[in-house]
Amino acid sequence: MSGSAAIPMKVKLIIAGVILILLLVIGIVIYSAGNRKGKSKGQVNISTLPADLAGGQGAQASESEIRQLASEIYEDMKGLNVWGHNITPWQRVLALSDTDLVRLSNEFNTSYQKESEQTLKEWVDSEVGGGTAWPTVRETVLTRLNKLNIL
Ligand SMILES: [Ca+2]
Repeated sequence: MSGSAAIPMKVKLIIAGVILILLLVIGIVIYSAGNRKGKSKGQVNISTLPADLAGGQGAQASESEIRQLASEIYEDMKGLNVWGHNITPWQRVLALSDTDLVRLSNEFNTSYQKESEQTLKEWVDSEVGGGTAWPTVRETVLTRLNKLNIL
């Protein structure tokens, strides 16, 4: 006879029940902590558009183009990106004028910062993924966002 056979079935069921309840309580605590965090943040960072310097480019993209592009880069980043990133919208990001890039950042933060708890710059900074193209795109986007003092 092994030792475990000596433990009555009833006791085993009680132990299993206690473990289940503990897991449930831990789950509820983690879930509600996550919810509180989301509610207390809820901040949206809006940067001032750069004054157009001599020879600089002002706003060129339409409101709907900026909104569409913000949505496309959000869709690209929100997954785990195991198979890499969709570089096409990022190439359009890098082709934006300084003013349009700030507009894009503001649009992205307005639409997605509350949910993700990250600004566009913070998210790009922390974003990883498979493939070889992303590190260069990420660096180039970050360099431009930093130059424009975007938060
Ligand atoms: Ca991602």
